[in-house]
Amino acid sequence: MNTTTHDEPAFLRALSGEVLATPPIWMMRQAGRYLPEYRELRAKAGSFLGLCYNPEWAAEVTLQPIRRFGFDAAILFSDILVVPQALGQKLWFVEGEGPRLEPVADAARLAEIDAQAGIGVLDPVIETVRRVKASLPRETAFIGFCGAPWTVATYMVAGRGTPDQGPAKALFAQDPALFQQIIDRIVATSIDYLCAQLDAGVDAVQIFDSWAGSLGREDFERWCIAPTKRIVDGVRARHPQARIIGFPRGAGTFIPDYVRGTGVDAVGLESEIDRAFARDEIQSLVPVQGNLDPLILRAGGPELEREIAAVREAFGAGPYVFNLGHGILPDTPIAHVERLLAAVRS
Ligand code: 1CP
Repeated sequence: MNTTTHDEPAFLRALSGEVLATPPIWMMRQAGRYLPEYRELRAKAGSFLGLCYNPEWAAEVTLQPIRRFGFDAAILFSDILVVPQALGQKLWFVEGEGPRLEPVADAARLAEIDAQAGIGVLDPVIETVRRVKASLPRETAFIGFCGAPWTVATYMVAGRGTPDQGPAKALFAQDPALFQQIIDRIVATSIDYLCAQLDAGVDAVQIFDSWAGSLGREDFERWCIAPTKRIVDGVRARHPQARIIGFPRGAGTFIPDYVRGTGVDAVGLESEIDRAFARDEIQSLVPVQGNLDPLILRAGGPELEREIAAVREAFGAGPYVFNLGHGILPDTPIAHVERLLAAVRS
């Protein structure tokens, strides 16, 4: 049953299953380095985490792409790796390289971080949500997020980003009980964190599973679908109306089972997915979001025009949110984003 009203932002209407002539649009990583106003504030903050944990600056960065482009949704400016911090793990970012954590690879280390755990470190992020909510235009929806347990665990175990998620895979193969304990902690804290975001004013939440594509069938059931379902159920127990978007990037033909198994309200699609498959087997179950290739947005030109048309052609007859298949690249020209918005809204 469709219970939406026309006062609701277009993004939320699409998530509720409405088919809109002009799809709502936002972009993953829309607050980021391709924007000069972001780079300016980022420089002032000195560090990425300094920006994330300053509610005034983080709110400003969240709002920058809304002011400049009028996207249909804002996404909270934070990172998926603040959850390991709440779990007691030390986190820092190496300039020009990426995140670093003290790896958790045995039971003794897990006990050590447990002693440091506390969700209070995320209070400034929740304050950012309140501030953004207070200054967002009524027609703009507000998205909160967390990382999915599998993806977050890959960083907690390896202590950094990895090309093949090898350390996490080695741990679940050698000591599945310990890996399960790590997953359980991520699930519990992610539920509390998403509920706190919803309490403070986000309209929807997205669960980013960036490394879902590296799991085989059985591991996908166990480490992606099962823990994600626990988050969905846990959030809905406290927020029955919460709209939850799953993004199991790279999961391809496993996505229909992910949708049925987790109970998410909508699903993000990577750029590589077969669009006819996604329309017939996924959009027939839930609204979809995606899947323009960020590389094509960066390249621009006639290929960009063709791809925008192809994405709209594939998904336009069903409930759909225009987005990229992954985050916007830092060297994307702003003119290409302007062109994308004009084309989607024409
Ligand atoms: O120096 C900088 O400015 C840091 C770049 C940056 C930014 C802008 C990082 C470091 N994180 C973010 C913000 C961020 N990260 C958002 C904000 C909202 C938005 O505008 O979309 C979100 C939703 C994320 C989520 C995130 N962080 C994911 C999942 C989505 C994805 O991109 O796959 C992952 C895997 C991370 C970890 C992370 N944080 C930052 C980097 C460079 C990485 C990847 C590290 C790696 O795998 O090596």
